[in-house]
Amino acid sequence: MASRKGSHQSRGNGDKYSVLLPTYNERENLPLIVWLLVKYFGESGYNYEIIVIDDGSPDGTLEVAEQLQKIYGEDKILLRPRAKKLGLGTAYIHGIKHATGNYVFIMDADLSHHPKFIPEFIEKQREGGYDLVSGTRYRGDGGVYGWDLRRKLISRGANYVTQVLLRPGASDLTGSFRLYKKEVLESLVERCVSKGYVFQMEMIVRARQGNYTIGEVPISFVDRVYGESKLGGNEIVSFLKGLLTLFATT
Ligand SMILES: Nc1nc2c(ncn2[C@@H]2O[C@H](COP(=O)(O)OP(=O)(O)OP(=O)(O)O)[C@@H](O)[C@H]2O)c(=O)[nH]1
Ligand SMILES: *[C@@H]1O[C@H](CO)[C@@H](O)[C@H](O)[C@H]1NC(C)=O
Ligand SMILES: [Mg+2]
Repeated sequence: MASRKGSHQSRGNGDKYSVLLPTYNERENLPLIVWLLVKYFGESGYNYEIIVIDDGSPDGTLEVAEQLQKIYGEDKILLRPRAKKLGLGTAYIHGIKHATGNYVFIMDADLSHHPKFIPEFIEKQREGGYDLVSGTRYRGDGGVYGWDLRRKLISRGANYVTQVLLRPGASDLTGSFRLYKKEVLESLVERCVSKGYVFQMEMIVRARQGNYTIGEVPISFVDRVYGESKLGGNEIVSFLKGLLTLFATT
């Protein structure tokens, strides 16, 4: 990747990027993801803010976030916690309300999504003026690391079934590393009804319906090292239910 070390000037005609980081029990991961975000935004010179939406994590994630805010500053790290675990979808809605950027990044805080890809998302967006840029594990140099065969099959299968049923015109539907124009994200989130794993997929499907333009950036996805994974039989069943609902209503 091209290095732009030394250019700490603000770049890009007043554009500002708000990064929404929803967290639930990410005490070990948060310092590293924030450090990497600061590093890659700093090197590339884009204006940014990081919004941490913690849902009352019992492991003390919020206290860690407060320490990070002291280190990096209140203009860079914004804390918008909620009292209890209310789910990812509403965490995004909550975060968007507080975002002051005209572009919004959505990514996981568990280091599955590496901040080194951030400049590529931004360049891709600017290149085509896209309404949204989606990270893809299924194109170019993209890929998945650390998953067992079962999980790879589930992810591939879900992607394939959805491609056939809904023809959404994007190669990675369940991925959640994306860059949106803020007003596009707001209008999509308003229209989305599903929860859980289907949510990311519905966002892309609705984007296509609304004739929004979609760019793609190949990303490598790395499974979480710290913390528990939550994908079980329940998630798969609710994913299939959600998919069928989406199929029936679009
Ligand atoms: N605020 C908030 N964040 C959440 C909630 N559930 C998950 N998250 C965060 O959302 C991101 C994605 O959740 P993950 O648990 O990593 O989901 P996943 O990647 O599908 O599954 P695993 O990584 O295998 O556990 C992480 O940063 C979580 O900390 C929630 O209810 N509220
Ligand atoms: C999207 O484009 C198609 C084809 O040009 C058009 O028929 C449709 O009405 C458009 N939808 C929206 C929501 O603008
Ligand atoms: Mg994860």
